Amino acid sequence: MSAWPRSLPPFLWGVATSSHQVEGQTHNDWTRWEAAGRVREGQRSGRGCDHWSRYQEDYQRFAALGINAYRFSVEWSRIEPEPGQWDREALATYRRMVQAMRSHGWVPCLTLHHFTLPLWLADRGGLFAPDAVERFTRYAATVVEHLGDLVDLYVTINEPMVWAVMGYAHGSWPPGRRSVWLAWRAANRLGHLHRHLYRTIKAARPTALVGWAHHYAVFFPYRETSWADRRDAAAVDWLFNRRFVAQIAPDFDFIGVNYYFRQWMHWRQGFRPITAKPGALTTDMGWEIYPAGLRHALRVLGRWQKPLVVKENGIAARDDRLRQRFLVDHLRELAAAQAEGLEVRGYFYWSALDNFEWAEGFHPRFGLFAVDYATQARTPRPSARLYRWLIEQNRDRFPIAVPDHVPDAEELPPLKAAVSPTNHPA
Ligand code: IFM
Repeated sequence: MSAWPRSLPPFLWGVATSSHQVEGQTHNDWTRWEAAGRVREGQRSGRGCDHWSRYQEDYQRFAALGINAYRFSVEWSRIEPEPGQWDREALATYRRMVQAMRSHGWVPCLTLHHFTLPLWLADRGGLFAPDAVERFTRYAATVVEHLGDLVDLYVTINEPMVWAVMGYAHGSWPPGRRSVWLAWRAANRLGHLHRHLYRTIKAARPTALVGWAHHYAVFFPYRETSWADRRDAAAVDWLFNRRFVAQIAPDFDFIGVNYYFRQWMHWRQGFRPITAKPGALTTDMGWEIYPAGLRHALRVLGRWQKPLVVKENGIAARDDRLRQRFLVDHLRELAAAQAEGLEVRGYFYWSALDNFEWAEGFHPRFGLFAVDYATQARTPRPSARLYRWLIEQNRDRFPIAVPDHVPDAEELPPLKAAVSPTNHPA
């Protein structure tokens, strides 16, 4: 076991969001992408969940879950709307947010970069702008200067491999490039960037824990008997799951694990994975539900001998029963990983609220709280009660345990959130 700081709870029970997906009214490379009609059915993030003005009451709702940690991201385009111009009011709002998190008794986990870039940087080449590293590190230093006394846990970059693949090879996210070579270079660049961000934060806050959020997808050969399928599964696994970690080691204090699904490799498809075999249980996004993959990911990443924190795990499902089962089955795998001796220090459900799911727009429903985007009403789903119950069962418990008998979520008492509409116009 590592020296997990005594100042942190032994296990972080949290929920996660990201700025562009919930805040509303952001202005960055994604908003331009949306305006160009690149999101499903021409949807735009627009007002989103209006969380920027409603965060206090949202926190009151999340507090009813009994969480002790909250993962969020800060929006670079708000903080530095023009190069070198720092928006003090935006920084002050983030400071109030972090203070509110702490007053709820949560450990704030701050993500510096979660897929969006300010337009001024995107227009200079984004990740490949000549001064990108300098700009990124200056931004990180400014955030830490303003919030660092209140934040001990940082994610530098969310899912660098997803960003590299979707933005530079698949082309369905900004900057919309389609080149495997560019994606390879983007991944390298992100590794380089992570190391700079890590060192910048550690220089200012030596006791802070700094990591990144690694999207781990489990790749299996479509046919176990096919040598070529096995080769492709191993190759993609290395490229997507293992290479980045090796590249940035030892510059991380924990590994953030984002786990969602298993995919299949068939040599005839090249490097395009098959998302599910016929008949598999899938989410509303067609992702195969494979809880055992979480333990697999934790085992693989556990070899680095650093604490593991599940920074994201969740499901897009209009059928909440599926979410309840997903939650319990994945937490059982996490508990089993701990029983094997792996140091898993936290679990953050993705997501607290329904939100803007990138190129898929608002259709996917990941939230423990449903959002009605027309009225901005939030309604806890039964899975929110179940999550609260699971957290309660583990109060002061490490490692965690999921009881054999889990009650029907519908029969659990409703959440009691004292919500006062305090920080948005009536
Ligand atoms: O919504 C995303 C999040 O931004 C990053 N991780 C995966 C989630 C679900 O696709």
